[in-house]
Amino acid sequence: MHLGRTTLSKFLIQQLNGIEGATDLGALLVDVAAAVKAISAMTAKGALGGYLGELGSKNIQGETQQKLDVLANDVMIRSCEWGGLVAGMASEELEEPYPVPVEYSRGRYLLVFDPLDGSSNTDVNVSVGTIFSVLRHDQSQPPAANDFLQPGRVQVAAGYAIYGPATMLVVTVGKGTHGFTLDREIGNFILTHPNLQIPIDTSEFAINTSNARFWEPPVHRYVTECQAGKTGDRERDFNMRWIASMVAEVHRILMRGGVFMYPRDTKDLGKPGRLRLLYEANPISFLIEQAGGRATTGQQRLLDVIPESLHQRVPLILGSYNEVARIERYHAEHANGVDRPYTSPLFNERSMFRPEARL
Ligand code: AFP
Repeated sequence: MHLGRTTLSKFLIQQLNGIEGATDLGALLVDVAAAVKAISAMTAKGALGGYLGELGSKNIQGETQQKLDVLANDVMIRSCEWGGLVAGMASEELEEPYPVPVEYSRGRYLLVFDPLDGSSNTDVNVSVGTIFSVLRHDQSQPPAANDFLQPGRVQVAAGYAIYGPATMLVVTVGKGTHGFTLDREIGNFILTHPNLQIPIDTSEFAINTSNARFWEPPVHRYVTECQAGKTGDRERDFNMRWIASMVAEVHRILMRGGVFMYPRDTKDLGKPGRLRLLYEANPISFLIEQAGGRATTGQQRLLDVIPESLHQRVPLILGSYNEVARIERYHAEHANGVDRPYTSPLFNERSMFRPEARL
């Protein structure tokens, strides 16, 4: 693999060599890359293209749709519906799965995507992204909604595009996580970050701390320890980031480590988390695991969650292996009733005011 010279297509030919269905899968990922180039051009034009602002409608999630949400969704559909590679598609922006039009032949893959994640940031020019997941559909009849309800561990491929200062595509087909940078002058994605590996330790966490009063005790315990820094149990200072664009947080974590948390909280008991399982948490978790990281709901490995509905939400904690393992341990200790009662830093393990010391 020659850095700065290997194109996405050449890389996929090499990576998929010997994998069953390689040709079609590679062709589908090239179609997704073509859609990403078009979305990149739209996000880069911003106000000059009339792409900013709200559409005045809401999506299935009841969330306000940005113009770019719908435009990006249309681009993904148009780019991938005609090639005879997908049996059907599902999108954050569509209530029901999208059937391949009868004039096109159907393929053996399901493409599931969030066409523009972080879109509430488009008007303030913060990086946003496209997230996608590829599942199998080895049946002749068109897929029903239930055919999309596959656990993340069976994904065939996954990736995201980040529309930042540079547009990058980060993908996995189950053989590591690899980053490509868009060379706009030649319109090609070039391999620039092969075999990404997340540092197993970190001192940087990302969470929306305005939700602190809604957090469950294990999350509260972890964040409080991070905030206590050198004065607390962790005996080192931590840094915090929150971009409110998951793709940007995940990209930073893939580049330099870190932990991202959008946990279950009591803010809206009808929502077990904010992020959607099929087209946000699953593809991102596949990429994270392939890069040596860890992804969990707090209670279980994220990729083992069995989907129950197309747009279901899930708690998501991911990133540097050892930190995520610690957060899972805190959840288990809480579930087993053995976590030290949440105490203020005054009662940390090194002080004489330990709860057990008072027994
Ligand atoms: P939008 O796509 O509605 O902007 O949501 C983005 C997102 O799903 C994820 O990308 C962010 O990490 C998270 O929401 C930010 O949530 P808060 O706005 O609650 O911080």
